[in-house]
Amino acid sequence: MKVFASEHHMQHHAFELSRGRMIPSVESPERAHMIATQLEVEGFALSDGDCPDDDLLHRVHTEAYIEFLRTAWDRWQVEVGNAAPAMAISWPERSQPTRRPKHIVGQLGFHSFGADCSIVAGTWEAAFHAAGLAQSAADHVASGNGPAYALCRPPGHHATKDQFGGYCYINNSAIAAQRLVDRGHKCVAILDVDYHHGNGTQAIFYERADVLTASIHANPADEFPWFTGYADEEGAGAGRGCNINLPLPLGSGRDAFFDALVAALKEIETFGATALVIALGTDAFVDDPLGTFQLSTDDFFAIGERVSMLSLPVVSIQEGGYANAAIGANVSAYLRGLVG
Ligand code: OKP
Ligand code: ZN
Repeated sequence: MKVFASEHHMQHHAFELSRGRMIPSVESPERAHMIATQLEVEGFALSDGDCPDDDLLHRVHTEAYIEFLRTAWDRWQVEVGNAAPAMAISWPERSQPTRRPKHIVGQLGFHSFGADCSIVAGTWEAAFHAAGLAQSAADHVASGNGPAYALCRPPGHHATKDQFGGYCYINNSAIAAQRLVDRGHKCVAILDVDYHHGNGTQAIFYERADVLTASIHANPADEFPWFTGYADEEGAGAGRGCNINLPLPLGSGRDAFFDALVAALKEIETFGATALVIALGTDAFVDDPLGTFQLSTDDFFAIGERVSMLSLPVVSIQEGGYANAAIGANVSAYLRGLVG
């Protein structure tokens, strides 16, 4: 198992609006630190990644959005003159066509879908290098060198082609899948086991037949990201039938989760995927402060084992997981289950 990680994430420590109050984000630098420390203790070697290619970033996201992310903090300083986190306060209404404004405050609304995260001085650097880890992990796997894991922070699965939200800015799992396509895989699957629906990944590939997206998550009627993640969202156009959602009730335990996992893996086999990206959130863990599912550390080992039964080249990308005391053990259990 090749592990890609970097220190660039440490500059990104954003704030979030939570229950009407601004708090330091639950998505903290400590998360990645705990994972890296645990993996090193267990003897995994950590390698830095490359910088992501511009053309790869632009195949997943719009050029305007990438340019916005790269410059938003500096523009916020100049145009708003404020050292506080850059965050939207208005969003486009949905009943009529809307346009992209010029002002940074308007663009923050145009390029986000929530106030659950913000842009600070180190956000671009962290998100850019996280995407690089995903690209490097995909390159490692595409070259036939065995499985790879990218310790991406910030996470990515909520980011759409031109909007950030849910702690996510660049969609690292989509970057990995697109890289596998660009390196010759005609059928790639992304399986998202994070507790939250991977709405951004779904949106990016919704009309594409070359990338199957599957997500197991809490029922969006009761949980973030609230507006998508239902079982009848099957993809559209050429991508019809290439999106699978397996929403589960709040409080679901291992039996429900593994039934969904087995069903998703079966669909991936039927689809004929030649490579697999696992969007590895560990927030389905029983003690996760943002989740309600009941998975144990051993269950993450079993997820890895189940995934390995497909005998596909696998790129694993870190998504959520907020039980900091257990996150290292949960990730390493999954990776050990995967390699057998
Ligand atoms: C990101 B990922 C807590 C509110 C949480 C955002 C959740 C983002 C989850 N104060 N709202 O999928 O783990
Ligand atoms: Zn999550």
